[in-house]
Amino acid sequence: MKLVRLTLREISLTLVEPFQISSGTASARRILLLELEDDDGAVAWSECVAGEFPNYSPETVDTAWWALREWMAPRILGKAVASASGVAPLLEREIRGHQMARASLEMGMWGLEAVSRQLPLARVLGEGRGALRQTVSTGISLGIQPSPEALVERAQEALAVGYRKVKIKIKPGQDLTQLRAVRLALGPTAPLMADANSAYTLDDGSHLAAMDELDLMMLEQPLDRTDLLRHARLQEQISTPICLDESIDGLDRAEDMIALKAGRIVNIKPGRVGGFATSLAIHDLCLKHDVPVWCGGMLESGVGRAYNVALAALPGFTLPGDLSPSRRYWDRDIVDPEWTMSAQGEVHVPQDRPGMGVTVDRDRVEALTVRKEVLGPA
Ligand code: OSB
Ligand code: MG
Repeated sequence: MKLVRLTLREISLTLVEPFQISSGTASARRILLLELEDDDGAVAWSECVAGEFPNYSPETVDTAWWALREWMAPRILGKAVASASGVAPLLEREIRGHQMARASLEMGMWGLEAVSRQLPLARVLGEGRGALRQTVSTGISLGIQPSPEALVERAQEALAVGYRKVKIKIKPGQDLTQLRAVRLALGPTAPLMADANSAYTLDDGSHLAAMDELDLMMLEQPLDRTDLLRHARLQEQISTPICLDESIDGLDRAEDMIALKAGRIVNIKPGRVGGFATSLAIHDLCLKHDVPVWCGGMLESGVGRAYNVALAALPGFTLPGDLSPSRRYWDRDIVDPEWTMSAQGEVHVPQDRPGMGVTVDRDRVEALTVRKEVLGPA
C-alpha cells in the first residue's frame, strides 16, 4: 500500500438531542473525516473522534487537524507500507500523545488495507483471532437528564426498543437519586451501569460505595484519568466493578490496570488508544487475563461507527458496546445504509463486502463540509 492522497475535512452534524456528561454538553458535533487514497486508486474513509473542546481528553478537532497535517501525514504519504499493522510504529516514534489524531490515520490505513485486499474490515482485524460475531449487542448511553423522572422514562424506552445495557451519565449531586429511581423502575435484573467521566475523587469513596446496593454492571471512570493508583484504592472500597475508559490511553495502561487491580473491565475506544493495533493488543491482553472488554463510543458518525462495529466483532468483546444505531444520534447519517439495531439490541456486522461495509454519501458530506484540505506526498 502507498497512500498518495489524504483529504482532511471538517463537517458539522447536529445531534438529535444534546448530550450532557459531567464535564460538558455537546449539541452539534464538529467531525473530522479523513479520505485516504492509495496508488492503486483504492479509497477508504475514517473518522477522528476528537471533540470540539478538551473536556474528555486533551485533544480537540483543531489539535488533531494540526497533528495530522504537520507531523503524521508526512510520515505515511508517498511511503510504501507492507500492511496497516506497521503504521502505528511509524506514527508513534518521537510523537507523544495525540492518540485520536494518530488513530484516525492508522485506522484509515486498516480500512484501506481491507479495501485493497477486498476483505471486510472485521475480517482483517480478526485474522488469527477465531470466529467473528455476526452481530454485536448494543447499549445506550444516556446523558444527564433534567430530572430523575425524565431519566427513568428514557431508560424504560431504551429497554423497550431492545437495548441490552443502559448506561447513565452521573456527576456529584446527580447520581444516587437518579440511579435508585432507575433501578426501582427497571427492576433488579435490568442491565444498568453508570459513567462518571472522572467527576469524583477518592474522598467520595463512601458515597460511591452506596452504589453497591444497586447492582450495577460497572461504574465507569469515577476518578481522573491519571488516577490509576487511586482507582485501585477505590476498587478495594466498593464491590461494583470499576471499568476504565479515559485512563486507558495505551497498552501499558491496561497492563497497569490489571497489575494494580485498578479496574475489572475495560472500555476500548480505538480512537482513545491510538488506533487498531493498540486496540487489538489490549483486547488480546484482556482476553488472556479474563478481563471483559466492550467497545465505547464517541458520538461518531456512521463512518466511525463502522470501525467500532468491526472491532466489536472480535471474541473478547463480551459486553454490549456503546454502538447505538444512526437514529439515536442523527436525523440523517452520512453513510448508506444507515446503522440500525434489531429489536433484540443487535447491530449487524457487515461481512458481505470489502472495507467498512457502508458507503459514504459524498453529496451529503460535501454539503456539510466547513473546511477541507488535500494533502499529498512532499
Ligand atoms: O465517556 O463514553 C464516554 C460520549 C462522549 C464522550 C465520552 C463518552 C461518550 C459516550 C457516548 O458515552 C457513547 C456513544 O457514542 O453512544
Ligand atoms: Mg466513558
